[in-house]
Amino acid sequence: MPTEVSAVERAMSGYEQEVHKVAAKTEAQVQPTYAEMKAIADKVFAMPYDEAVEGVLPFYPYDGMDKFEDKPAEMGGPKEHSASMPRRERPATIANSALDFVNNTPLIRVDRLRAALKLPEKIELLTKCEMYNAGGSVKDRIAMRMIEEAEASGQIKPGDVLIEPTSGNTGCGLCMAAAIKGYKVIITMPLKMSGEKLNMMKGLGAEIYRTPTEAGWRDTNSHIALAIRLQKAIPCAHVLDQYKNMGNPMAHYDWTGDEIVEQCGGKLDYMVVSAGTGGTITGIAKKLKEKIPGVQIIGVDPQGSILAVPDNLNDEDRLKAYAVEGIGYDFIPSVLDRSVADKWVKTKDAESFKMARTIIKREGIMCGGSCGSAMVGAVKAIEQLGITEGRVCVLLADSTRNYMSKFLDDAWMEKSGFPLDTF
Ligand code: P1T
Repeated sequence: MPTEVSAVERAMSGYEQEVHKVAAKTEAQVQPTYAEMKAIADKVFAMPYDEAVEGVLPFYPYDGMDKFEDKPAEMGGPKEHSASMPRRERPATIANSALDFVNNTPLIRVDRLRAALKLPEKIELLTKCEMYNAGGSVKDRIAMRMIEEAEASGQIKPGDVLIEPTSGNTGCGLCMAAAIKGYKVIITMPLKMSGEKLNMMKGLGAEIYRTPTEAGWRDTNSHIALAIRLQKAIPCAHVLDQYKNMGNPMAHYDWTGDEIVEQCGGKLDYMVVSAGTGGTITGIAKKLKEKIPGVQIIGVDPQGSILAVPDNLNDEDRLKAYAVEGIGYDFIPSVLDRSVADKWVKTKDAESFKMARTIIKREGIMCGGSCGSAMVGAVKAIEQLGITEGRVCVLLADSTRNYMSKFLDDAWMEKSGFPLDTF
C-alpha cells in the first residue's frame, strides 16, 4: 500500500510542475458556461482513463503530516492563518446568508446517555454538536475556510469550477458556500455514500459523479483520480483538496478548537474525535493541547481503515469494506498528524449504528453514523483506560438527515444484518 512516499517519488510525480502549468493556463482561460462544463465532465466520466490520451495522473503523494507548528508560511502555519481569519459570531439579528451559521455550534451535556451506557456518575459526558452547522456537518467549516482562503489568495473567483473528491459532507458544505458565492461545483463521490447526500448536493446545484467504492485512492477510477482528470480537462477548474489543504486543520485549530476551550471554560480531560481526512482531530488536538495542559486526545478509526496507530490495531479486517460513512481511509491524508492522539480506538459498524440510534433516542440529538462510532470509541477508551471521573467531550460530526434511508430505517438495518435494539 503506497502510504510511505519518498522524496524521489514526490519529485517524480510531477505534481508541482503540473500545478504550475495549470495555474499558468488558468490565467488565459475563459470560464466555461454550466452547459460547457457539464459536457466536458460527462465526456471525461464516460471515457475510461487512457494514459496515452490524458498523460500521467499527477496524484499528490499524501503521506500524513508532521510538525504542524513548523509548517512554512507558504504552507500556512498556525500563526499566519490565525491572524488572517478570525471566527465570526452567529448574528443575533438579521443575517446576510446561511454561511453566518457555520461555526459556533452547541456543546451539550448528555447525562441521559451516560446513565443508559452505565458509565460512572463522576464522568461528565459532553457532545460537540456539529450537525447544527448550516449545511449539517463539521465539514461546513473547512469548506468555507478553503474557499475563503483561495479567494483571499486570488486562486479562485466566482464563476470558476470547484471540483472536490468527498464522502459527501465536505461536498454539501462546498455546494452550500458555492451556491451563495456563485461558483460551479463538480463532486466526485464513491458509490457507498448515501443518496441523501447526493440529492442534497444536486439540490444545491452541483454535478455529481459516482466512483466504485472498492477503488483504492490511487486507482485510476477512484474519486480522487476522477477529480484530477476533470480538473485537467475543464477550464478555470480547481481542486481545493481537503486531503492536503491546510485550511482544513486550520479551521479546527482556529475555530472548533477555540470554541471547545471557551465552552468548557478551559476544563476538559478527554476529547474524542473520529478521523477521515483527519483535519478535525489534528486541528482540535493542537489547539486543546496548547490551551488545556494534560488534556488527552482519543482518535477513532473504523475497522477496515488503516489510520490508527500503532498499525497492528488495523490488522483485523484490514482494508475490508465497512458501512459507516465519512471516516477511515486506505491512505494517510496530508492534513492528519496521527501523533496528536494519545490513544487510537477501532470501531465496528453494528455497534456504531446501534450507538447512533441510542444517542437519537436518549438525547434527541439527530446525529449520523460516525457520531455513533465516536461515542463507541469514547466508551471503549473509558473502559480500556479505567477512567472513573472527569470531563469527556465527543465530537458528533453530522446529521441523521444524511441517513434517513440507511441506519435510521429499520428495514435497511435488518437487511444489512445490524441489530435494532438500543442501549
Ligand atoms: O475529515 P475529518 O475532519 O477527519 O472528519 C471526519 C468525518 C467524520 N464524520 C463524518 C460523517 C464525515 O463526513 C467526516 C469527513 N467527511 C469527509 C471527508 C467528506 O468528504 O465529507
